[in-house]
Amino acid sequence: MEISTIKTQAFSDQRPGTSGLRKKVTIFQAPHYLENFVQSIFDTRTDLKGGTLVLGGDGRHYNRQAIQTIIRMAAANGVARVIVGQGGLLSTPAASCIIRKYRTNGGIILSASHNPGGPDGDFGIKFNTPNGGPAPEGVTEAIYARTREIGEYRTLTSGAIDLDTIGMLSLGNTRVEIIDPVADYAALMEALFDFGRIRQLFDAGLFRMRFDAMHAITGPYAKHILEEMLGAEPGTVINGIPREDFGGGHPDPNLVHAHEVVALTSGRKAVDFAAASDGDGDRNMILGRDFFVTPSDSLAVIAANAHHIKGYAGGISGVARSMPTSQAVDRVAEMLGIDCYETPTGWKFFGNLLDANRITLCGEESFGTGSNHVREKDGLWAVLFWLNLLAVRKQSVKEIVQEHWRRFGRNFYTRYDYEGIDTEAANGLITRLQERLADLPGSSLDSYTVDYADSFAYTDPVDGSVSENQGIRIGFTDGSRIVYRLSGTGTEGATLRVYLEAYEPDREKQGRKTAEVMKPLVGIATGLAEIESRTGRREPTVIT
Ligand code: G16
Repeated sequence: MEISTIKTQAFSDQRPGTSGLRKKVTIFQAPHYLENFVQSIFDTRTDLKGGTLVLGGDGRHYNRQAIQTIIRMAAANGVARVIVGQGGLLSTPAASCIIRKYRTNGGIILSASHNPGGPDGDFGIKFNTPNGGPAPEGVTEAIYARTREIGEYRTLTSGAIDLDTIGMLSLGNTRVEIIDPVADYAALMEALFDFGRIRQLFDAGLFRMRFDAMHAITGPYAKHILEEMLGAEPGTVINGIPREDFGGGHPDPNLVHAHEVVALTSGRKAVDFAAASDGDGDRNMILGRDFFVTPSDSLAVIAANAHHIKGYAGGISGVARSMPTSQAVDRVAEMLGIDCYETPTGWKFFGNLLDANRITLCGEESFGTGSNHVREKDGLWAVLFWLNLLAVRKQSVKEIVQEHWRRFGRNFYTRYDYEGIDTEAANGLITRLQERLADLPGSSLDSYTVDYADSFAYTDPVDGSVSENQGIRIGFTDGSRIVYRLSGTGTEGATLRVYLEAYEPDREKQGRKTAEVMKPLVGIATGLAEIESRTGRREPTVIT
């Protein structure tokens, strides 16, 4: 086997976004595109030479080819050991778990998360640091800088290796270990949750649930944990076989894209509990009978009930939420007397807080919840947390959430997404809003008075790094909020996200419909940003 050095030319568009580099599959298939980015990782993460790399992906189209390419390049770059999930598969939280457990030098995860897959779909790649978390901005910027100047990459001339048989093989001086992608993760879940108690819930035969894996990576994980370890009835996991094109669907666990499982929560045969996860297994949606738990509420309920759960019974050190996430968890933190951090969108911003033990739990409105057990958000973890809670509290999902609202007040919440809009129009809209910020405080919009208006900037309290322009916040004197930001994960044009929140302490009014409560705020938000005239869109693409 020979190491060859291949001449290449830099690409100008390899700057990682909110969560790694995400592009159309066809872009990644262009000659040298993937290789340039991977070599830039090896060039900047020099401790990988002689070290251990974890490698796996969500199984989408091009996953297998990319895994082979990266293994060959790892061998040519002197990586001593590569740990790969069987079939090239690893869910994002499982990858994080394995990176940490085996004290490795980091991992490469192949995923475009909730974005559609298939030959015309999306692909993605990101590097996770030895703490198991997505690389912070300092690291991704260094990788990006390298991609701008790269002139060659190293690879090995060798045939494809067998990714499907668990075991060990050698490629030059590199040891490649093909491991069971589920085992380490399942063991970690068993350590955190009371599996005996959850098993009793299913054993009684009175409790039924469905988990929608959306033809994506969590199928094998959910089947093993829910059906085999916890004794949920066969068929509990639906769409459980990972497909390269996710069955043609959009593996995003929200009310729109996971409608199949949502439908199972109403009607005469409704199940008691349902959930879904996304392409790479880090997102989650939680449902009760005829009841949807917003991700922001889910985080707040989890924080308020952590003491019921084995892995968190010793107490939680603090909590964090991304800026656009509702302030429901802030109220729980206040009651518990612990710190609550507001970070920019992107799981990478939680890493330092978790490592420094300033927080135990964190979450985002974008269907992400997690804890210090790994350094990624974790879909199945959230589902198991809820299952454990249902088993302990012996109440329904709806009762638990409504009781929470009565105690802390309800943060009504909704998000409008305008997908695939013209990039220039989107930038113009944000710039115009920025120009108006200084004049807004004290002004009246409809029946609301603006309390503050700013462009969110974050100073990491652990390493002092500063991230500016992380979204526009407009807060009103009654606690309501409008937030605008442009997505950092889309691959076509720009996506404008508008996040709306209204606080309701009055128990009598907590049962109102979200759409009705939000109507005035929607009017203000669309008018203020001149959305229709600037983007040509009267309606959002998705409302969650
Ligand atoms: C990623 C990030 C999340 C973020 C989400 C949406 O999730 O890890 O922190 O909330 O994207 O980001 P944006 O609003 O910029 O599109 P995932 O599940 O796509 O990796």
